[in-house]
Amino acid sequence: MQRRIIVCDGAELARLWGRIGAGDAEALTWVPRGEDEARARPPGFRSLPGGLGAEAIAKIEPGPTDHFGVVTEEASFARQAIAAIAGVAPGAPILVLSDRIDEAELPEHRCVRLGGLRSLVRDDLDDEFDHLANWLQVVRIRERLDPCERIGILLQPDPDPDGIASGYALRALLGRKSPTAPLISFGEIQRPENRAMVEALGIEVKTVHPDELDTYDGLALVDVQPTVFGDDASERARKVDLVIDHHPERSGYEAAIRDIRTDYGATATILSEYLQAARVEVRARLATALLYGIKSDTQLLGRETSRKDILSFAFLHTHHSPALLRRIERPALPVAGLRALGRALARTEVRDGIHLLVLGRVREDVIPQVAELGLQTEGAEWSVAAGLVGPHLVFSVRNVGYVRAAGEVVRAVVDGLGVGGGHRTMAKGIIPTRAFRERFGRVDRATVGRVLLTAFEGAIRPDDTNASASDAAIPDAGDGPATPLELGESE
Ligand SMILES: [Mn+2]
Repeated sequence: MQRRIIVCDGAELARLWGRIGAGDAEALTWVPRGEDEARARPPGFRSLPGGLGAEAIAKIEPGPTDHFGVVTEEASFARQAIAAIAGVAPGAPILVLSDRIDEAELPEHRCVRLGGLRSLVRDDLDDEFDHLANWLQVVRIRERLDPCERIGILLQPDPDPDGIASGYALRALLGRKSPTAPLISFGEIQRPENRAMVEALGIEVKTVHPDELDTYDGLALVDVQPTVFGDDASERARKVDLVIDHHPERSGYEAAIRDIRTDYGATATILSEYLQAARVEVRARLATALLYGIKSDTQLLGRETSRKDILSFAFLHTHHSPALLRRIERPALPVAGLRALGRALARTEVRDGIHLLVLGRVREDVIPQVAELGLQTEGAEWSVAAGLVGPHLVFSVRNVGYVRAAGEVVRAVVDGLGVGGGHRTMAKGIIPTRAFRERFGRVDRATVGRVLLTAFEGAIRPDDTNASASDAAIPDAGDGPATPLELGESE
């Protein structure tokens, strides 16, 4: 059996070790400091006979698989112990536990590692106090909202995954269901990825008119603060019970309880901490929602991520459902969308690192998925997938991350024609088909392909053409073979 042989320097550290609770397979030894201590052996410990020498270590009969722990605050004790252990068990690994010794003070050894002792316990204590602070927030929130008959959990207009997940978690924290605590918003969920999320998770977000807020006797805002609503919101939205958010704190409203943590990457992290502090069981569906909320707000723990986000992510990861997450992130592609992709792929090419796929008329959620796929192509640094959705030409953009920011490029491309934006590696643009037709004469596959390619080439490398980013916007019409885009698949 593998043992841990613990060598403690003096009675105080030995007692501390004993109180923390020694492990089952630990052989406890100590070296008394002077005559006085020698008479007061800590329970469970045996003295190293004759002090800290090789003979004393030999008497413990270390086996070939045993590990050593040396607990001390003195570099000289550590060095002596390492030498004695190395003399008897030359290959045995040694963990030195000390808060005062520096790595450089330890002698050469095949496998030695320095760790803290009091500082380790200290970190755990700090974590416990953090839990207590979160628990206090939960207690205050429950005291305030439990007496309410109907609580409106208000999200930003066009709610995003972080807001949706946070609202869903708040409801679980309050032990409510949707009839007495609905998730509400002044605007519908727009992005297809976000609609896929609420569909996969079975979460309903009700669109309400600002006047309807009066029908709720409790009002809680998550991932948003009242002033965001501007003049659209009724007075009711400016005097609320609760605000939980991670955006910069705003003034101009009243909230009985506000918990705003601007150093957090996601509001879902705050709610995850609440749930843990309150010991609420986090089921797979809830864990998946929160995990996806953190993931999308921090772009997979990249942008503006704190240690807290990572800790919550790890906690949620052990509880989430991979199948459910896959369904949110990779919604089922419609057959018509795949056919459109097939046609686009048949003649695909990567030019100057840009992989452009023009799909024809498709369901909107196909476009970002095709953009993801397009980036996997050899030689592609940029992937652009375009398609017709309703009265718009919609395109999704992805890049490899070490090139110009995708959001900037898309804004330059749509300048004067439509809207667009995004982040470093992903972005989206929307151009009304009518505006496109007015400028370029027709909206067919060849024209869209040529126009977008030229615009992206100009926006990605503005220096090459001596043009500014905005000059790189979509150029004027030219002639080209007409392949009607409208002949693509209908849904
Ligand atoms: Mn957020």
